[in-house]
Formats: sequence, structure tokens, C-alpha cells
Amino acid sequence: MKKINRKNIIERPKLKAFEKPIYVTRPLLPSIDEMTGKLKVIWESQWLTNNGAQHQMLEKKMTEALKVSNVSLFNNGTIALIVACQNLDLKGEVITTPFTFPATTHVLSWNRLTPVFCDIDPVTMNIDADKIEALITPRTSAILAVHVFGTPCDVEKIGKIAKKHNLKVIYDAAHAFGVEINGRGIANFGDISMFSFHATKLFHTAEGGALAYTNKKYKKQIDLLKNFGIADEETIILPGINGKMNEIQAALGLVTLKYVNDERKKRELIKKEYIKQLFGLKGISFLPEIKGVRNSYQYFVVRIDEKMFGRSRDYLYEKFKKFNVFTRKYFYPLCSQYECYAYLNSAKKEKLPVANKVVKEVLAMPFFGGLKVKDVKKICQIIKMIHTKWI
Ligand code: T4K
Repeated sequence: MKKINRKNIIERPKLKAFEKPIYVTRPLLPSIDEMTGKLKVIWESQWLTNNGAQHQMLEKKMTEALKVSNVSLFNNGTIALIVACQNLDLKGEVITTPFTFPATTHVLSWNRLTPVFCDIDPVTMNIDADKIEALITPRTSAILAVHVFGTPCDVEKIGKIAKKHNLKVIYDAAHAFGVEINGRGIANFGDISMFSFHATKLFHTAEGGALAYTNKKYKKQIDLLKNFGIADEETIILPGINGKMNEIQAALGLVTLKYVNDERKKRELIKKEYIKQLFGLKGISFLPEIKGVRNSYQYFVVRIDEKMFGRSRDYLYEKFKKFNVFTRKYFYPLCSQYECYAYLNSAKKEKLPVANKVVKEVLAMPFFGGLKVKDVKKICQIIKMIHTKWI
């Protein structure tokens, strides 16, 4: 009998599930002592909300961090976006992307505006600027675009279309904290940009958000809109909402902000490790780096081409759970597929071929500064084992 040469047998690595769950993200948290120090100041002041000292400090710091002349802080990004639409007095139809978090489209509904879905670019996964003009009607008042996963939209092209057709432009920059194009803060493009400071964001205030804009004339009205329209104790000049960020949120933001650059560096290394491990693996691709663009390091997403990879995105997502890894299928389903919007003419599947393809391919991987390189290696090992159909 022929002797088996053990060297020729490829051993299947045995991988155990992670002991603790690995989530798609974890919030950047300062030390509890540092936060306690800030809380003491707030306690002593007995000033908890309504444009307090922490709020004022953070708002100023945000103009620097975002490199934009005007910032208004909010209690969350969704309310901020609702207020942005109110401030621009939008009417009728707004052209938007179906590949986003529900908040983007819902904000239009809350303003009694009709979303008109536009297909997306196959590479950046942002609204396809070349398809916007065909959707403009006499009822169109604005474009609401999203810098998905922090990749900037084609701001030049969108700006030109808006100018030509006299439309307003709002950017949902929820994922784009710190993004710059050739050194210019991303909020210098369009009429108003919204940032989310939710706990899952690179920079956060637990819950929170901001509007950023270059037109200083907006400041007064936006700040009225987020404070019930109160001009003074006896004068209420418009139907505002409560969109105020409180002092505890602002304080958390001030402390967290100090560590954002460190976190960015850590995430940059993690991203490099993912790419090193997965580069060349058939059927897996990454978002392209765009020349002159400063990355937000908000998400690290991969795209799975089922035919080439051999398994679907959903297979990976489910398999990962068995290893205690919780990836996310952002943004599945498309907003155009929700029951509340599927009736719209623009929501028809055949009108959004790229978005309907992309939404089955994207997987957001665990991505946060506290993730260890050895864990990234193991996560990539799982992907490789799925690819070879060992699991
Ligand atoms: N526009 C866009 C394009 C957006 O992506 C968002 C929000 C908005 C507008 C609205 O902005 P905000 O009104 O939220 O400011 C999360 C966030 O809740 C949401 O803010 C974010 N986008 C969205 C992309 O992600 P979920 O439903 O995925 O969150 P959740 O609770 O499943 O959290 C994800 C993972 O993060 C968890 O598995 C574990 C980890 N996590 C989460 C929280 C809340 C923590 O470790 N600690 C935490 O405190 O929506």
C-alpha cells in the first residue's frame, strides 16, 4: 500500500467562535473619570440644556472640525434633517437615493414631500448624478443626496444641475464626519449638510447631530426651528420643534472629540489589515479610494459578487453569526422596497437596477478602533474558508 505523504494534505484550520460578540461597531468612549470631571462642571452650573456653555463650546469646535463656517447642533441627525427641509421651505418632490438608512426618506415624508428615487452609481453607491436630470419635473424643489459610507457624492455635477434647475441641495452627511475634498470640509458643498452624532458614528454624542452650512443667514432660522420657534419669552415666530442637544450630550462630544484623530489612525490600520488579508480574493471588492478625498473611516464595507465568490452575501452574514461576529447588511432593504414607499412610480425595481443589485452585495464588517489585528485576521480567515466552501 502506498504511504500517504502527510505534507500533501491541506489541513482545514479549525476556527472557534469568538468568545465575546464582535459587533459591526463600538462607540469611542473617553475614560469615565474624564467624563465625570465634565459632569461635575455641569452639576455645579445647574444648567442642563437650552444652549448652555457645553453646547456653545461644542458648536464652535464643530465649525473647526468640519471646516465650515456655520454649525447648529441637534439632539439627533434625523430631527436635524427634518429642520433642514423646513429651513429651505421645500415643496413637492425631492430627488433622493433609495440606498440609505430609513431616516433619509422618512424625513421627506415628515415634511409631506414626495421622494423620487434615483438610481445609484455602481462604484460609489451614491446617487447617480447622471440620472438626476431625467427625474426633474415642475414639482421638484430639491435633491437630497447621501454621502454613503462617507464617500462624497459627485458634488460638482450635483451643484451644476441644482443651479441650472434652481433646486436646493441637502446632503445627508451622517457618515461623513471629517470628510474633505482637496482640503475643503464636505459641508461646504450644497445648501445644508446633516451630520449624525449617534453612538455608532466615529464622532458621537450618544445621540446627536448637526446641520452645517456656508450661508450665515440660515443660522437664525435654523436655531429658531429647533427651539419651538421661540424668539423671546413672549414671541414665537414660527412652528418649530424640539431639536436641542443637551449639556450632557455636548459634554460627551467635547471629551470624545479629543480622541477622534487617534481613533481614525487605529481604523486606518484596521482597514489596511482587512485589505491586506482579502486582497485578490475572487469575488470580494472594496470601496475605491478617491484622490484628494479625506476618508471618514466610518464603515469598512466589502462587496460580494456571488458568482465569483461562490457564496452569497447573505450566506456570509449568517455564517458569521455562528462565529459570534455581527456584520450588517447596510442598507438592505432599499428604501424603495419599504411598504410605505413601494407604491411610488420611482420605486419600481426596473427603474433602480443598480441599487437593486448593490443592495444584495454589501456587507459592513466589524470596524472600530478597539478591534484587534488578530481578530481582523480571524474574521478574514472565516471569509476565506467560506470562499473555499470549507464552511
Ligand atoms: N442618515 C443616514 C445615512 C444614517 O445612516 C443615519 C443613521 C441617519 C440619517 C439618522 O441619524 P440619527 O438620527 O441616528 O443621528 C445605527 C444607528 O442607530 C443610526 O444612527 C445609523 N444611521 C445606522 C447606520 O446605524 P442600527 O439600527 O444599525 O443600530 P444598532 O443599534 O443595531 O447598532 C449597531 C451596532 O453598534 C450594534 O450591533 C452594537 C453597536 N452599538 C450600538 C449602540 C447603539 C454599541 O456598541 N453601542 C451602542 O450604544 O442603526
